[in-house]
Amino acid sequence: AMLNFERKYRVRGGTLLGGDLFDFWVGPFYVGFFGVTTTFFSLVGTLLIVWGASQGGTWNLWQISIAPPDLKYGLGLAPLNQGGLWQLITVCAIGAFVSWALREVEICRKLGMGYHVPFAFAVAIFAYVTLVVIRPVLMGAWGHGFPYGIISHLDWVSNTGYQYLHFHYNPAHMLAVSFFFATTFALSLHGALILSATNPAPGEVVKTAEHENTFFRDAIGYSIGTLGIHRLGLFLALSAGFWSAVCIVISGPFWTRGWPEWWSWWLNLPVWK
Ligand code: BCL
Ligand code: UQ1
Repeated sequence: AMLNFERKYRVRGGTLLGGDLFDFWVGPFYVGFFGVTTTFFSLVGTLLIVWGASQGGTWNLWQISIAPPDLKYGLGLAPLNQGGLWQLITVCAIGAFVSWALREVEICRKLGMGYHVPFAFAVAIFAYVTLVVIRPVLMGAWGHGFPYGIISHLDWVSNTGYQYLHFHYNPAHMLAVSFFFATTFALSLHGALILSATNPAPGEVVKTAEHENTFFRDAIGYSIGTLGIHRLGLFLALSAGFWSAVCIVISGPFWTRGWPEWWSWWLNLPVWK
């Protein structure tokens, strides 16, 4: 079924590629050229994962894993069962993520909206691409990518972390973690504030933005405002993803020793040295 306002917004145009050819909807879903490529890459990627899983000797969901090639293959192609599948799956994943982002761009253009949503998704894609392409290329082997499996990717994070002795000392990791925590803090404040104002007890009236502003001015002497909190939220969340990408891309390509040691610049400041 189509919602009453939906038909009004089903306008032609705004496509980046394919012109009118894929400019249609299937049920509630906009298709577009990039809807077709998203579907293609997702299907092929998923089938490759299932095939890879079937070669792995376990159907235990937690233990299924598709590993990147051995380091000896460098930046070359590996045989399918020795990391080649991981390489193809990575191509499909990036193809699907980028297609999805471009489909979002086409929808924004149809609706005359800003590109905030595809931009935000692009930051998540950037973090993923940093892990499986940029850092492996900088380090000279696809084998530096992380394995596709539930437990195995956790093991990779742990092993990679301990390679640098104590990852909490990575300054960019510190920033990323702080931004993640600040994001959840901001969203909990915002969610709580909105519900407190707009979901009153039976018989009471819905409160307004003035109440919201007044609550925070009473409590902490400052209100960032109803538009401001969304700008802050987007900034905090994108910063979390961005500094995550930075924290891992500098581990190896820029700094090869333990992260605690990086802080010796502090101990070596001429003030007390
Ligand atoms: Mg650490 C990374 C937090 C302890 C080693 N660590 C991270 C970051 C994050 C974090 C800042 C991961 C998020 C990220 O990259 O998002 N670490 C964190 C915290 C602690 C911590 C909070 C803590 O102690 C409380 N870390 C440690 C300990 C080390 C350690 C000290 C291990 C011993 N940490 C590492 C290592 C890494 C991290 C090594 C990293 O590599 C990682 C990082 O920074 O990576 C960049 C970015 C988001 C993404 C990558 C997701 C991308 C999503 C894509 C684009 C879309 C997916 C679509 C999906 C497939 C579709 C599904 C279909 C639907 C269901 C229908
Ligand atoms: C806030 O000031 C505000 O404006 C009225 C909101 O909008 C509804 C909020 O959701 C929140 C959480 C705040 C308070 C935030 C800061 C950073 C003072």
